Formats: sequence, structure tokens, C-alpha cells
Amino acid sequence: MVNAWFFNPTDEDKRELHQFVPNQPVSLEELAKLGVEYYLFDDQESVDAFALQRQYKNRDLITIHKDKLPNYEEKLENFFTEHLHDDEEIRYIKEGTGYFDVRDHADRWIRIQVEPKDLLIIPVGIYHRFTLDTNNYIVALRLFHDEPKWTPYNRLDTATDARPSRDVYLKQFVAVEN
Ligand code: KMT
Ligand code: NI
Repeated sequence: MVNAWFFNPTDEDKRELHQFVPNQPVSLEELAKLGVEYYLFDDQESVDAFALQRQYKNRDLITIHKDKLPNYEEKLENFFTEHLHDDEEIRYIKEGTGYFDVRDHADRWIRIQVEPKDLLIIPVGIYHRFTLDTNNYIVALRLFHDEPKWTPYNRLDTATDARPSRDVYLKQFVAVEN
């Protein structure tokens, strides 16, 4: 079951919980308002049925572990660099655990803790990042509509804010609040 909370930006390692004291939980409803969708699927058949319904035609499996992933350190650094994509980021967790951080409308980080059976959809155009936790291991099924469009556009690059996908996100999920 997924858990989410406001990220406390201390200088502890990114793999730590980063909770405020007391913790400030974030509900699934609040995540949905940001366009982040969550599902719990007990088995692979349910995921396959969901993928068919949503027309996620492509998939691959990623194992993030220091002995299993080529260029492990570099990839971890890239995953944790704030970015957006032009396609949804859909992840079904098979083994292990980790954190997806997403920005809310006030630009605060929300930390989303994922574990096996969680399926998380990070919408097009939202700023986000990923890190392993202190278990240092995750296996995830990555689903795509068509060919993977997983190019990360980093927020530090000023051209990123001008991408059409950012505009799509702001119009769909941010403008409605005001
Ligand atoms: C991504 O795009 O951030 C990844 O594929 C890594 C996280 S998958 C658990
Ligand atoms: Ni991403």
C-alpha cells in the first residue's frame, strides 16, 4: 500500500524517509488532484488487463541494484535529478521499495513510498524524481503507450518549462484550482 508525505528537505541522505516531525501525510485524493494515480494490483493478470484497457502496449522490466544495473550510480543520479517527461511514467512494483517525489501546486516536494503490488502513474509534464530507499533494491515493470518516451527534461534547463507537455500539465491540473 502506498504512503505519501511532505518531504522534509534536510541534508540527510536522499534514501532516508525525510519526514517532518510530526509527519505530514498526503492522501490519495490529494495525489489525484496533482494527476498522480495509484492502483493496487495483486497479480500480473490484473496489471495486464489494466494495460490492455489503457492501451499501454509496450513494457520492460528494470532492476535497480548495484550489481544488476549497468551504470548504476550515474542512473541513480539521473533518476533523482528533477525532471519531467512527454509521456506518463507508469511503474508497477514487483520487488523491493523506493520513493517517487513529485512537486505539488505550491512547488513543495511530496514523497511517495512504493512497494510490491503498487502501480503508480506520474502524469505528463509534472516535475518529479526517483530514489531507492535504504534497502537499495527495486524491480519495476515500466509500461508505455507506444515506444518508450522516457527522455528526462531537467528543470534546471530553462527550455523545459516551455515544453508543450508542461503546458498540458499546468492547464489540466493547476489552472482548475484557481
Ligand atoms: C524512472 O524513470 O525514474 C525509472 O524508471 C526509475 C524508477 S522505476 C522504479
Ligand atoms: Ni521520470
